[in-house]
Amino acid sequence: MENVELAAALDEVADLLEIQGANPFRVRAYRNAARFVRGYSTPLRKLVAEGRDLTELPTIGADMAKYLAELCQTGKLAVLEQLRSQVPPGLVEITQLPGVGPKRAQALWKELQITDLEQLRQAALAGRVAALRGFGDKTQQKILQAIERRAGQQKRFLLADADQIAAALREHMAQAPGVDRLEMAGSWRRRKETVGDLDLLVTAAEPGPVMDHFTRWPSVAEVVQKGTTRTTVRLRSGMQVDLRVVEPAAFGAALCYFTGSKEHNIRMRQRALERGLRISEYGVFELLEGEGGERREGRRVAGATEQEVYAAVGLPWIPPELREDRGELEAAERGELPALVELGDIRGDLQMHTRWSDGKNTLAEMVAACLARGYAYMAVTDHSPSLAMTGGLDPAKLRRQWQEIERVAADYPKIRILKSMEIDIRRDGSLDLADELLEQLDVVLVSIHSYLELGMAEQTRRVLKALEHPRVHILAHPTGRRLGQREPMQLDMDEVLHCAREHGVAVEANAQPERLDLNDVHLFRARELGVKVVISTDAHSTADLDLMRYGVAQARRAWLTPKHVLNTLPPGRFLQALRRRR
Ligand code: DGT
Ligand code: CA
Ligand code: CA
Ligand code: ZN
Repeated sequence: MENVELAAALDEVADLLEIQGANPFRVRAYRNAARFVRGYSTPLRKLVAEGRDLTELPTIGADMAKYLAELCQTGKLAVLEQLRSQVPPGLVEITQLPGVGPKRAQALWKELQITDLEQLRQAALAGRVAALRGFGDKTQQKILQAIERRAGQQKRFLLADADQIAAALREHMAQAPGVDRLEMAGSWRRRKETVGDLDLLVTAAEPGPVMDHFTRWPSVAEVVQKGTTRTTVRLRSGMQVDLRVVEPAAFGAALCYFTGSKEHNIRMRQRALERGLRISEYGVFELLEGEGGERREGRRVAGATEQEVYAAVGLPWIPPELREDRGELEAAERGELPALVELGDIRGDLQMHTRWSDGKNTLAEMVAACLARGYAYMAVTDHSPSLAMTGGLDPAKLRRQWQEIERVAADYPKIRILKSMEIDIRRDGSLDLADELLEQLDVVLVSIHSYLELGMAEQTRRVLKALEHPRVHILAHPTGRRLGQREPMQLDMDEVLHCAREHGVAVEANAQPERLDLNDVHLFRARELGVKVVISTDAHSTADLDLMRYGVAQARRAWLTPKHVLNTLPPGRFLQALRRRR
């Protein structure tokens, strides 16, 4: 069992307990453990196999450690099985509708005997939901809309969750008999923010034993379809995987085809046709004129590698992150493909939290961890006072933090610790810290945490006002979205980006996998307009610092090169570039 699967099981326990109306502290214990396990970089199954004591990990108590060991060793959890037998399965889906939650799901179940989405839809259409205490017409309307929106959607996974599954899958498949080459294609390879299913390609002398090895993987819940060239399974995590076994001479063509995107493939096919070629997952073939004028496939001119396939249509190899038909074929043709930013280019992390507010590690621990990642500088950005629930720092506490920064800095001369703060933008666009203190910060980061639902005009005005403040350097997670949980705020992004450029404010590419905010499209626009960008992890623990690669991936999808990203600069030039008014 991989960490994502363990986390999913604990979350399900929490869901079911909540529907039953269990003690909130008990529910929270499962949720906290699930969140920790999902983000933990070492597979717990390895620790369990080594007989390590899991209670040494944060959020894991004695009971939780027992449950995790049980899951790792048996793939099952007795507590969960028992809860499942007590709560109808459709209710969990109902709790996931926006605005419903466990309490209301419980009321729907106990009072209207509703146990799945279809029954809920029928009841809402008949007006019986609105009649329930604590519901009303508005809620009923919202529920109906949410059910309809859901009907058309397949579940998608965060890229970081897909990464965990992909790594385990790769590990398993590398041991399949006779497997030679092995690549994960699809949206995963294009580093899209969410992944619908995994597309794995392998070459092998004989497909049969490879398919058998694949379907015998313990993480497989169901074999959807099994054939000699293609097999599809659904994993216990809910993820679907398509495995294709291809011949070595076609591997590059198949990799190209199944990496996509569909739009990129269409353009490639057109380009091939213009050159008298046909491109498919089997290769690039000459097109021959037949007797009656019909065209048929002749010799295969390329197929073993992607380089060969692109060369056959007169192009250099195009990085997967660019394959979205956003002008990459034209750029490749002109020899102007961007030299995309890489993780190794990043010289510092510009958003992180310590125990001074809601981070889990001490300042010294965060500094040591940044140094271990090879950074030359880092900004300590604990929350501002109005975010009381995160332990936001009031002025006195902020000054005490500066003293600690100076003490720690003396122990770590190789890294520059920048005094900073993630300052809340108030409803009226003013900042949650006095100018006199702002002036003493090395980096001023601003962001929105409340009133996310304001209309577009008011929200945009609020952000512009904050950007116009002369001490502001960076606008953090500009839209406030959380993938799968919270829609972006309504913002006129073009206006925000124009304003950022005018005032020399940088926009953040927040690397948290559920944020990725700005997203690839907005970052692309930022680059076009010449707005400065920073990539930051918003780490709340030392482990979170490793999320940087997700921010870099989005930046690459947006065509950013090191020169577009401020935190690729060495410390001196970075601080110069940050200073806006000369
Ligand atoms: P996903 O799984 O929804 O996150 O997105 P993808 O891009 O991985 O899409 P998927 O798994 O349906 O198919 C993998 C790739 O296969 C896709 O990016 C392009 C290629 N492909 C699939 N169907 C078609 C098609 O009808 N036409 C063309 N040209 N390519 C296709
Ligand atoms: Ca896919
Ligand atoms: Ca697929
Ligand atoms: Zn935060």
